[in-house]
Amino acid sequence: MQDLAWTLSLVLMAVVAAVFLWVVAGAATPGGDAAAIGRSSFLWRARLFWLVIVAGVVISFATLWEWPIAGHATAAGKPDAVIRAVGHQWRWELDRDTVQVGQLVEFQITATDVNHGFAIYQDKTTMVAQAQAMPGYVNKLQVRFTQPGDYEVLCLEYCGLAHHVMRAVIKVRAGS
Ligand SMILES: [Cu+2]
Repeated sequence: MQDLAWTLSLVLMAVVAAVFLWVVAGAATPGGDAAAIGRSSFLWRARLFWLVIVAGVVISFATLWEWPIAGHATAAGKPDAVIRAVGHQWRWELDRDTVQVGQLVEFQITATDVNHGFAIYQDKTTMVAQAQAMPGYVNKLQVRFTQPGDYEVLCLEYCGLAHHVMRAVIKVRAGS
């Protein structure tokens, strides 16, 4: 049975190869009005190419919408307060934790060991802003807190066994 299957496979492969070679040999000799057909299809190909390019540009611009995440350092201005935030396994180190409502606060975020995710939450459920905390980089994140309260910072990037204990609090106080 094995031998039969093997022989059949070889014969069928030989037939397929022969058909392939026959097609390849025929393709080398254009006959009749092949040149005319070629010209018109190339013309349509060029038209379709430009149609797709133009349609792509128009559709891209027509479907753009406003970036849903608050502006980062390049979008906003000079900060009123700067907080340096360093992620460690497993805690956040903030050089200050109290700011005032309405201040433009710039977080300068980095990490000492592995990547962490610096995420600021309001009322434990609503994320206000977030950025990656990466060793060797300082990522700037500008936030203007509009409501007073205690905002919780959690780690948004799984970083090891005690990832879930990485908590800090930013106190936003009503302006004087
Ligand atoms: Cu972490």
